[in-house]
Amino acid sequence: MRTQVAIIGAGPAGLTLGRLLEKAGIDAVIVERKSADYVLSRIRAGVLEQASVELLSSIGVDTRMNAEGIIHEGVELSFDGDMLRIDFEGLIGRHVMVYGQTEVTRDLMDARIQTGGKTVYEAEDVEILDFDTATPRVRYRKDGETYEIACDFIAGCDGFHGVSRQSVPEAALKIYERVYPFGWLGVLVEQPPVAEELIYAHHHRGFALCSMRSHTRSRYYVQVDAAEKVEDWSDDTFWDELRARLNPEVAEALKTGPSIEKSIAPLRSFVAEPVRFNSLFLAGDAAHIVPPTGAKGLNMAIHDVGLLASALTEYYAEKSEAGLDAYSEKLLANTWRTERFSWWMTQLLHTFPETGPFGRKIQRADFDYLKASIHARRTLAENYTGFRPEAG
Ligand code: FAS
Ligand code: PHB
Repeated sequence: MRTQVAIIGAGPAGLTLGRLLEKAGIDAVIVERKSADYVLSRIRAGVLEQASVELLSSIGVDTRMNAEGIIHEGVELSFDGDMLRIDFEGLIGRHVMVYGQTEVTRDLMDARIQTGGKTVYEAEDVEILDFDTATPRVRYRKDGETYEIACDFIAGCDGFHGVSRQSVPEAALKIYERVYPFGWLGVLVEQPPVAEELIYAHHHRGFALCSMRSHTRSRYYVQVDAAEKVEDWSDDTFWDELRARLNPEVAEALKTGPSIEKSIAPLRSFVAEPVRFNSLFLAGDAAHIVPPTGAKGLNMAIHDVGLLASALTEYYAEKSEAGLDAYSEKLLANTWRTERFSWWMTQLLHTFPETGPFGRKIQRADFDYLKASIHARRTLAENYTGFRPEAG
């Protein structure tokens, strides 16, 4: 089989890239190791930056998003019960959209089925070959047969545990990583959200987040030690711990019920440099990971493939490699800006026992500065809704 671009991974990065390339008339094949149902079963991100909504709209996968997505013009911070609203619209005239990653992925999958774009699901033993040449190949096994795809470029959209980054010789990569000593225990419940907007809560017992998927389905998280096991958390234990970390009036208003999904996500900050290796381009979680505190992982993935699709379109349309040559530097500039913000939100809102009483006083001082300064709130609003550097 031959194609112009072989995309490894049918998560949001791979599927968005496939759609962008289709729109540009560039042929691409997506190779995914799991089934489509398995990909859809993973409960992940919930917030889209305005720029992500605009990109998804530009490729015609926004019908359901516009019908079911919920515009949020702010978020609430809660610090040991003190509440502070960050008014995105009032501070910087921007907003975000609450629309689950599962739904974004479903919309992208449906669009690809409609156009007949080739996606190989349940591909086994995927290998990327000769990507340090101009004639890269992808090899995989399916139903006992071995297949090979000859292509011009490989897009590694296969996430943190994928084969793409791990196929690059260690000496060619510089890794920057911070693993946090805690994770997020998340619960999905068929109950109306406790508040109209998200609530990010700092409490001496640990971080908590009140989010949602719709007006009838909510998503909640509590910070747990990295060693915790989800089977040790009954629903009742989870609800009691969540209530304990929230402002009393909010806790009182909480509508609980049986969890329809419950899982623990580890938290890390991670960047691989560079993200281009001749014909191989990394994008999304294959290139970087952020703690979900800033609601950035999915948005970074969409940003990355927008950049890559522009570079590939320029290459095929104008035979120019300028965009491809600039890809790594541009992607990493956005990545580090977003890593910083996600790290800062994580530092502000989680408990870090090792930083002791002094660390907790600094966190309180950070919160009090947000309360006292419109400039501090404007900075948070600018980054949360998606910072885009000024032109020039
Ligand atoms: P993905 O990991 O989504 O997709 C990669 C795809 O590649 C997967 O379908 C995988 O099966 C496939 N793949 C892997 N290895 C392969 C191989 N060898 N061959 C072929 N295919 C292969 N972000 C937020 O903004 N908010 C959140 O709350 C949030 N929660 C998260 C919870 C968890 C448990 C995780 C792991 C991530 C979370 N994220 C969150 C981040 C998440 O949303 C990612 O940023 C987003 O999925 C990135 O999309 P992709 O880069 O497409 O990677
Ligand atoms: C979610 O709804 O899953 C969500 C929202 C905001 C975050 C992280 C997760 O920062």
